[in-house]
Amino acid sequence: MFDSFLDELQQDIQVRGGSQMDVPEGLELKHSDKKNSVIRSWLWKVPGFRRWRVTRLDAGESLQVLNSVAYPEYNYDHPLMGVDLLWFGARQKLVAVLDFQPLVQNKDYLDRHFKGLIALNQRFPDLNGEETMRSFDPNQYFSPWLLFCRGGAEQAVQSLPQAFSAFLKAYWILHDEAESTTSTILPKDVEILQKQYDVYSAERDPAHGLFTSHFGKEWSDRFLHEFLFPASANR
Ligand code: BLA
Repeated sequence: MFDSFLDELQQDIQVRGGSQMDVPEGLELKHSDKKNSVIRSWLWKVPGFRRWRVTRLDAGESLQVLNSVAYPEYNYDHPLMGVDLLWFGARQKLVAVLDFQPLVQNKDYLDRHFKGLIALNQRFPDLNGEETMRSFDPNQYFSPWLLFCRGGAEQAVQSLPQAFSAFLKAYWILHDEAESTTSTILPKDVEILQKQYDVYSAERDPAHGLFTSHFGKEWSDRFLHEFLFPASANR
């Protein structure tokens, strides 16, 4: 379902000079015999970013997932890029979340970094369902202009492909702008805020139950703390 997005994302990363880093042993690929599914992950070092991870889960008709987070270098205070796309084929249900994930929520920060996403939010109203968050806190590490849709095939086919490309472009523009302007959050504070993002996300991520049902608790705990949100390890 999302393979063209995966290709586009990893192609952009390579155009930007990305090189692959090792995913921790045993976490790069895992099959579930029970559920007939497979999860595969990639880790990239991209100039300007300290870590860019990508994960694809293929459970056939029952579920397809593309998930990715970009962590800028600490000398840039701009938002992380967060993508979480889920397609439940049997029920024809789409959950799509695309956001520039803000480190803080004050006006100066939002004014500086969100022009691009605000424009996308207006351009793709059917991906902006003003959905309620059940496990995350919408005021922490999510922006007021995230594209968040619990929808169906119509949104998946008609809006999402264009929105995904436009979202990626807007994020690269945001990053390029950050390179030519000065951050107002100090690198040591960016580091703390990015690490808190991992801790917070590991606590709230609604995916853990799903991973456990496919790949078992031991593997899922490792995947969560060693790959998805490494700063949450040993807490
Ligand atoms: C929701 N994400 C979900 C849900 C699942 C996943 C099962 C619940 C579905 C629903 O609410 O209807 C699945 N999350 C995954 C998977 C991975 C994962 C498979 O991390 C890892 C491979 N989630 C993110 C990122 C964002 C994000 C980077 O991982 C940011 C864009 C957002 N996912 C996000 C949000 C929800 C969600 C906002 C709704 C959660 C809520 O209601 O609070």
